[in-house]
Amino acid sequence: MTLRLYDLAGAEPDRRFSPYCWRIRLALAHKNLPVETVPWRFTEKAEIAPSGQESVPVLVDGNRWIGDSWKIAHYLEETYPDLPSLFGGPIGRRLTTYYSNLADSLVSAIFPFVALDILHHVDERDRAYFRASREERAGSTLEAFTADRDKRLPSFRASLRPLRLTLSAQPFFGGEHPLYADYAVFGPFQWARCISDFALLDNGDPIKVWRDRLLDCFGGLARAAPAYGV
Ligand SMILES: N[C@@H](CCC(=O)N[C@@H](CS)C(=O)NCC(=O)O)C(=O)O
Repeated sequence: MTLRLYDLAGAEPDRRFSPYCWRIRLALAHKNLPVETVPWRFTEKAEIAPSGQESVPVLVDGNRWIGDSWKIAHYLEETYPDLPSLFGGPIGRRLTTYYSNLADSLVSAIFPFVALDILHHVDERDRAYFRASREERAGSTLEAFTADRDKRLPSFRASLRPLRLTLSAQPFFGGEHPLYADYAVFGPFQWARCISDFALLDNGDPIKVWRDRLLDCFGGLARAAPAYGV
C-alpha cells in the first residue's frame, strides 16, 4: 500500500518548503518506499487531526497516522527493518539523535534569514496566520527581523565549521553513503533554497558540495523541486 505524507506547500502546490518534511521525503526514498505527498497549508489543521498534532510531516501508513519527523524516522526503521537502514544500526541510531537536534537548531538559525521570503510564498489562506505566529515568536515584524541578514551572514557561516570540517573529510555524515543524519541536516538547507534566493552558503563550501550531492540522490528527487539557484 502506498504511504501518504502531508507535506507543507506554498501558494504553488508544488513548492514544498518544510525542513522537517524534506528529511522524511529523503528517508522514504532511502527505504525505497513509494509515497504520495499531499500539499498541506499551515491552517489546514483539521486534515491532520487524526495524528494528534498540528504540524507536518504527518505520515499515513494504512490506518496508522504518525506525526513528528523523528518519530516517523523511528517508525520507518522499526516497521521496515529489511529495507536499507536509516541509522546504520543501534549505535548509529543513538548518534543520529544529535544530528536530528542539530538540524532543529539549524532551522532556528536559518529562519531569521528567510522569514520574509517564506511570507512571500505562503498560500493566501496562511498569510495572516504565518505573519502573526512568527512575529510573536520573533518579537518584531518579519521585515525588521530579516533586515540585517547580510551583516549576520559571516557569523552564521562561521558557526557551521564543525559540519564543514566533517564534510571536508568524508562525502556524507554517514560515511561513503548518506544516512538519516544527512537527510536531517540537509532539510534546513533545502528549505532555504526552496523559498529564498539568499545565498546562505558560499560556492566551494564543502557544505554546499555535500548539499548538491544530496540534491542528486534518488534520481534528483530534491533537485526536481521548485527552488532558487543558490
Ligand atoms: N518537531 C516537529 C516540527 C514540525 C514543524 O514545526 N513543522 C512546521 C512546518 S516546517 C509546521 O507544520 N508548523 C505548523 C504551524 O506553524 O502551525 C518535527 O520534527 O516534525
